Formats: sequence, C-alpha cells, structure tokens
Amino acid sequence: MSKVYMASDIHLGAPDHARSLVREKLLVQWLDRVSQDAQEIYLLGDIFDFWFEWKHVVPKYYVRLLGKLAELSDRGLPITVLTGNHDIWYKDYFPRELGIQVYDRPIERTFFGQHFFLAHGDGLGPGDHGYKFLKAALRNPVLKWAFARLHPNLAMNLAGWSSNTSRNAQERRHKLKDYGEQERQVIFARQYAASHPHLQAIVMGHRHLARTLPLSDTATLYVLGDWIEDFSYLEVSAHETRLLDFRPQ
Ligand SMILES: [Mn+2]
Repeated sequence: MSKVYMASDIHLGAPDHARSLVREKLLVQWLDRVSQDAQEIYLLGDIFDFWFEWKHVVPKYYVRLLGKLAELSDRGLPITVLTGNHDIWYKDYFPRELGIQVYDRPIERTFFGQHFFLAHGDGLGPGDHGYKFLKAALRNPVLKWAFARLHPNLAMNLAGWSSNTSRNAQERRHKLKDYGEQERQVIFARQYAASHPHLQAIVMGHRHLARTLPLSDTATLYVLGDWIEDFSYLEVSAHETRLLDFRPQ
C-alpha cells in the first residue's frame, strides 16, 4: 500500500449509453489495477455527466462503477469524491451506501510529507463572473429541493439536455485556446501557490487536458486529463508524482 491515485472528468452518461459503458468498464479496470497498491483514491469531479439522487432513488446507470467503488471501500480503501460542475448534486448516497466522502469544495491533503491542494478546477481564478453566478445559483438548496420534486423521467431528460448544452459550449470555448499562461487555472494556481508556500502540488481537472506545469521551485500544477480521450491519471508515491495514461492489458 504505497500510492495515491487521482482521476477526473470521466463524464459517464455522455455522449450516449453505449459509449459511456465502454469507458465505465475501463474505469473499473483502472480501479482494479490501482487498488493493488493504492492507499487512497481521489476522483476530482465530473465522474458523471449528470448526477442527481432523490431521497430514496438514484439513476439506474453506472452500476459497475458503483459496485466497484463499494467493493473497494468495503475492503477498507479510502475513496474521496469532489463534485464537478456536471455532478454538483450529490446527497447522502455516496457516504451512506458506498462509504465515500464527498466534498463540494477544494480540499488540502498531505501525502508522503507533500502538501496537495485538490480541486475540480472550475470557477477559479479571475473573471468568469457569469459562470460563478450560475455556479452559486445551482448550489441553492431551494433549487435542488424543487428539482427533486420533478418526476425522475422529466428531471433526467431535462438534465441530459442542459448537460449536453453546457458541455458542448464548454468544449467549443476550450478548443479555441491552448492551455497557456492566460488560463484561469494557471493564473489561480500561480497566485495560490505564491500565497500558500507550504504547498508542493495543486491538482485540478475540468479542462480535459493533461498537463504538468512548474509553479515555483517547490510547487507544481498537475492538470488531470479526461476519460474521454486521454484516460490519464495522477500517481503519487513517496518518490514522485506523475501523470500517466491508463492502457488496459
Ligand atoms: Mn468539469
């Protein structure tokens, strides 16, 4: 038991059931592989293209992933989930049924004496006020309560439509530019690392690009790729932290 693993942006459910299922099975293979020497696993958001759970009901998908997470968690492997901008609406299903902690904000962790800041990576840095407003509005408990009053058939259809729309818009925007110094995540990470000099690593997803970027002599930004094209993940050991691609055997 010697490593910590992180992945994000699997977007299960998109673009359709058949293609999502292929990626879900890959993710389960990855979990099987890394759980052989993992001391902890972190999933940093947008696991699902949309997630909603009612008081007694969850969406009838993703059973392989949920079963694998339950199995690993029952075996005593700590798994932590951060909400993304697509799967913002967890309730108590993950902690109660799977024994998995869910955070809707960035967290700090220490692995092998190294200090890590972990975030999904949306809504950070300067500007982007329209998005930040939307993010705050979507977290409004009254809205969540009202959405839960909808019949699941209607609610899931509505969600599928809005999730597609926002993902397509986001992809168009993101493809226009490369991941450079003007990137909000990079501006944020540089400022945050400078004001938190105890940090050695900032890890984020969201951008669907795998990148390693030095922030200072002591701190590095790791951007997790997605599980649509990249199938990348972060491996943290006592000796090194590195982005790797999952290639199933
Ligand atoms: Mn995202």
